[in-house]
Amino acid sequence: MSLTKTERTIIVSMWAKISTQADTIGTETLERLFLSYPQTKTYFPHFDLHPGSAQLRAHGSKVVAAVGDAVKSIDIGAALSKLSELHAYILRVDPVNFKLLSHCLLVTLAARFPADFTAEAHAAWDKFLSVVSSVLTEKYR
Ligand code: HNI
Repeated sequence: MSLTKTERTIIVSMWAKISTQADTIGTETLERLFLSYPQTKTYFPHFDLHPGSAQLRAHGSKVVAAVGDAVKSIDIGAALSKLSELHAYILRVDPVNFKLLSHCLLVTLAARFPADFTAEAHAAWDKFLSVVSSVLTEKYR
């Protein structure tokens, strides 16, 4: 599955705004994830998961930066290859959690960029995040 030119344009133009506040968006996404789906906290026993904690902010910023690598790259698979190995072989994150995280990122984008988040933008981000998630989980099989 690949993105159409229009979908790419939407993602790239919104990314210009997102990237200036990557850590806030990453942190909010993770806060939503851990609050709404507390089962996801089991992967982070070594983290202080209180809202706004330094570890949460650092991790949120890393996750959004990795999404940015995927936005910038024509070849998403190559851009995320190392991360794909990490999640499959070392972290062994159950693929269902990628849907939950993607959902929380969508909600965060909708809340922070209401004017940009049209139905088309929603659909484009949903598709893009599902491509990113497939890449990150493809090594599982
Ligand atoms: Ni994920 C580490 C990106 C989904 C649990 N993850 C990372 C790192 C990045 C990253 C970047 C840091 C790697 C490094 O330090 O070399 N993760 C992403 C992206 C997605 C994703 C882009 C999906 C869009 N990760 C998930 C999900 C879970 C998850 C769904 C579990 C709920 N990730 C982890 C854990 C670590 C991790 C656990 C290790 C954290 C640490 O520092 O110990």
